[in-house]
This record gives sequence, structure tokens and C-alpha cells, in this order.
Amino acid sequence: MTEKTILRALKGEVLPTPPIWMMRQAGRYLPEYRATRAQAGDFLSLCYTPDLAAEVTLQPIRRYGFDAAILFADILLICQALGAKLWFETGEGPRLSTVTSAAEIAALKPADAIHDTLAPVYETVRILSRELPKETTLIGFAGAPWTVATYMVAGRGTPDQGPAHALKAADRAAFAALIDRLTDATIDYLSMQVQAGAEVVKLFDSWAGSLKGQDFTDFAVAPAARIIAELKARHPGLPVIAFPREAGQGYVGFAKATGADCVALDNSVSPEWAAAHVQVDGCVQGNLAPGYMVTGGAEMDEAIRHVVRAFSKGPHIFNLGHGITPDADPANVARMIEVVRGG
Ligand code: 1CP
Repeated sequence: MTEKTILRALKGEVLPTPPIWMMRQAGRYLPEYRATRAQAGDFLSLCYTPDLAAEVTLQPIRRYGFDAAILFADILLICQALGAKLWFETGEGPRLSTVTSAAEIAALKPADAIHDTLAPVYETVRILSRELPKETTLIGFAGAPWTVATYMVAGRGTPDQGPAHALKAADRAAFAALIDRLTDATIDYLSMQVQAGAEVVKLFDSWAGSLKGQDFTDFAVAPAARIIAELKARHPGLPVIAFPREAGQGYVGFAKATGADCVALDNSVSPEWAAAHVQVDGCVQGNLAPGYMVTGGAEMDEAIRHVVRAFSKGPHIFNLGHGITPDADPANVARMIEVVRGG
């Protein structure tokens, strides 16, 4: 059997057509997702019911034939597995019990205690690895420690990650201990996903852009490097995608510094700049602005061709620069795939 296109790109092969998948490809822009989510009752029940989580993962594969499927789950499940309370307020987003002191951090469950809570996620991966078409790559994922910590400290999403920055400034040792706990747990969590059948894993550091200077080195680069080194020791040859979103200049050298096989790019960097400064070190993923999935038309076609052309001399996986939004038109997604594949 010829190797899957995503795995070939991750090994550094330059393909005539970039493989394609899309962040949040299972999501609210799809009517079939909304129907399954309604059947589950609420978002967390959807994440923790393996048959339904596998079903929503498969929906965009059936509809569009993406080259990869990403496990349906959320980066915040691990917080619950570590002992935090987690719920989703309809129309608002996640809410968590907060962790703001050295004592509360020390009281979190140890890494090896997370698997009871997360067992349904591993079951979803097992179902997917049986049911996906043979040419489709299965991607597992976790949030990077810094991004997960921003939610644990604040108890919710924040525009500037203020509470996490404040704890880091007030008690750097306690904050570093939280990052360490999350790093250990993330290694075990991703390792279990790989044992269950994930072929690639992706680390989402959605708020990496708010870490500057030494903080970026200590809390974005170093944890990613430790996670990737340990995963590759346990699973030789495992490809890893890292997404230090809005890292800007921090993208330069990120793959070398962390051992990632691919760096995912947000759409605040130009493809030409990223080809010259990031793709020189290996595979990149990205980076069409998600807004085109709402607006479509000839401008979308041109923007897609621009991204494909700019990255055509090196290894590239086509994706958006961030998740597709609920107001996107499903027809624009079909058109995007057609244009990437030469239409
Ligand atoms: O009501 C719904 O259906 C909820 C919307 C939703 C979805 C579809 C949430 C709530 N999570 C998810 C799934 C999800 N989340 C996936 C599944 C796979 C796929 O991409 O199809 C993944 C990989 C994530 C990752 C995730 N969750 C991130 C990192 C990526 C990113 O978007 O930056 C983050 C920050 C979260 C937290 C989260 N979960 C959900 C929301 C609305 C948020 C953001 C909250 C905030 O900051 O306010």
C-alpha cells in the first residue's frame, strides 16, 4: 500500500498536490454535526460518548474526503482528568474551577490517574482507527501546557490570558510546577492516543503568541520539546505537529528547538515569509484565513492558490490558519478542496 499523503509530507516529501484537512472540520458549520450534538445533549457528553464522538469525526471525511481526520475531543478534558471541574456554558464557552496557588497545583491528580476520565477518548480513537478509509490519516491531539494552564488559572477563556500571566509574575515556581504537571499528563495522554491508533499527534498552543522572550522559551518551547522527545522515545517515528499560534518570529527555529516534524502556521504570517523562514526547516501546515470559508467567491479561490503556490517548493499540508467558524458555508469548504486539488 502506498503511504498516506499526510505521512509523506510529514517526512519532508514535496508532493505535487498538498494533502488537506481543516481545523474544527467537525463543527457547528455542519448540519450533521449539530444533529449529533443535539442527540448527545451537550458538548461534554458528545466528547465522552465514543460512538457519537467517532460519528462527528467521520462526518467531514464522508462529506469532503479530507486526507486526515482529527479525533473529536477538546483540549480541556485533561483539566477534568486532573481533578478540575469543567462545564460549557451554552453560547459562551468553557468554565472551570480555578487553580491559583501552589497548594492547589500540588493537589491536582498525578499524571497516571488521568486515564479513568479519559478512557472514552481512547475508545473513540480505537473506533476511528477501524472505521476510517485506508487513505485517511488519524490525528490525535492535546492542548500545549501553557494554553491549558491559561484556562485552569482563569477558569475560562480570556482575551489576554491575564490571570495566568499574573500567577507567573507572582509565583514563578508555582506556575512552573503547574506547567510541569501538565507536561507529564500530556505525555501520558498522547501516548495512550497513539497506543489506541492515532498516527500523528498535534499540540495546540493557541495562546503561545502572548508569551514573550524568556517566557516563550520556558513555557512554549521547553514543554513542547519535553513532550515530543518523550513521545518519540516511547513511539519511534511518531510524527508530531506543533501549533504555537501567533508566535510570529517565534515560529523561526521552532521545529528545530522542539523536535516537531511540522509547524502549523496561523494566518497572521504571510506564506512567502513562512516559506523562507519556517518551511526551510521542514514541513509546514496552513494557513488560509478562516474568514474565506464565510465569504467564498473568486477572492477565496485566489487566496487558496496563493497559499498553495507560496509553499509549493517544500513539504506542505494545506489547512486554515485557525478553526473554521460556525457561520461558514459548507459549500466553500468543498470548493476549497477542489481548488487545492487543482480545480
Ligand atoms: O458547542 C460546540 O459544539 C462547541 C464548539 C467546540 C468544538 C467543535 C468546542 C468548545 N470544542 C470543539 C472541538 C475541538 N476543540 C476540537 C476537535 C477536533 C476538530 O478540530 O474538529 C479541537 C482540536 C479543539 C481544540 C481546542 N479547544 C482549542 C485549541 C484550538 C483552537 O481553536 O485554538 C481550544 C482553545 C479549545 C477550547 C475551547 N473549546 C470549545 C471552545 C468554544 C473553546 C475556546 C474557548 C475560549 O477560549 O473562549
